[in-house]
Amino acid sequence: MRTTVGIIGAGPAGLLLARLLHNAGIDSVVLESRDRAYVEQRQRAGILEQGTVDVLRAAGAGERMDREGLRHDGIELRFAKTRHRVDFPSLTGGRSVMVYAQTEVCKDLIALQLEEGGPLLFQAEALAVEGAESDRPRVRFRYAGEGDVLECEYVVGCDGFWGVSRKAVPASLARVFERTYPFGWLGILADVAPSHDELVYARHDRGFALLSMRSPSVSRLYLQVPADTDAETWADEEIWDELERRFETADGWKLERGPITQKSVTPMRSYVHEPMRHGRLFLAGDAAHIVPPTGAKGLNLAVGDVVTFARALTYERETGSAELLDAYSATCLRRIWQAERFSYDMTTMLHRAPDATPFEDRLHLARLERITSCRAAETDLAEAYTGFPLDRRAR
Ligand code: RFL
Ligand code: PHB
Repeated sequence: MRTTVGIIGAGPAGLLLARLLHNAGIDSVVLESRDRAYVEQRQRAGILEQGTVDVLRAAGAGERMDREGLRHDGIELRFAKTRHRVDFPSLTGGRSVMVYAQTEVCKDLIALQLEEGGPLLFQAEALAVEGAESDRPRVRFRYAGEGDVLECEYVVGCDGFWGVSRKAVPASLARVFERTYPFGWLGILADVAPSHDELVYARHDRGFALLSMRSPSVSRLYLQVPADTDAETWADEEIWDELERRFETADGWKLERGPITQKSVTPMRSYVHEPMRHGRLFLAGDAAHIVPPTGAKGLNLAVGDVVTFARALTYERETGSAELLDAYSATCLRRIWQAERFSYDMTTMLHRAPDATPFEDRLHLARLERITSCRAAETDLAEAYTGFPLDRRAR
């Protein structure tokens, strides 16, 4: 098998990249180790930045998102039993975010790719990327029980944190920056209308809690739990009781309960692999970097990476210049480190580490009070949450 761009992984990064390349007249093949149902049902992100929404629309993948997605103009910060709304449009010159689940983004992109795009192979597991330093990189993969090889001009590793593509970068050339947190998120989906019409980020001495949603009738909620927690050790009523405690306000706000249809625990990690390119292998999305989910940045960073790659390759095709491809890693990393910083700040400010000292507790409250009383601090949060613009030089 032969193609121009071999894409490993059909998460949001790989699927969107295939769509962008198709629109630019560049052919690709996507290899995905899981089956279609698994990819379409894996519960993950819920918030799309303004820039991500714009990219999906421009790619012709925004129709259902515009019909079913929920535009959100703010979030609520809750601490010391008080509530504070951060209004995005007034602080950022009109920007907002969209609640539209990653599962739905993937379903839309898969349907488009199968209808209009190049090959998208499910249950096709990449085993290794070879010859990244040559003109003809290859992906060895297994499909329908047989070994096969995909010959490419470029390979883009969109295979997430646990994928194989990162391993093709020699350790002597790579630097890894990493931090794990001593807590995780217990996430639930519940068949009950969200108790608030915007997301609520709550800091409590017992730990962080987040109220989010998937639709006007489905709630998505998270609780900070110790890192190694087994979700099954939490009975449904215990989860609701704990959420109620952490969301409690002085003004009598009420959390509605409903049947829990899914629960799982996510570990929290910050991770950056530099550089994001080795020869003709490019890394994109979670394959190169992870942020803790508190800032809702992971999916949006993946989108930024593949937009940067597609623009750079299109530029090379049109002008013969590899300048933007050569700048790919540095261009992406500028934006990624801003998101790493923001996600780290949100995480430390809103969570309570098991060994937190009273001094740190006071500092976190002081940071929250600064944001809620100083317009410059509030604007900083609103700008970061609604998204850092894509680098103009990559256009
Ligand atoms: P993905 O989605 O992990 O997709 C990688 C794909 O590659 C496949 N794969 C392989 N295929 C072939 N051969 C191999 N050897 C392969 N190895 C792996 C996998 O099966 C998979 O299909 O990476 P991608 O595309 O980079 O997308 C990244 C996002 O999924 C991730 O950053 C976000 O989900 C993070 N995240 C959030 N991001 C946001 O922007 N906003 C949010 O609100 C948000 N909330 C979240 C989140 C992540 C969470 N979890 C579970 C980690 C909430 C949670 C709870
Ligand atoms: C979600 O709805 O899954 C979600 C929302 C906001 C976050 C993280 C996750 O910061």
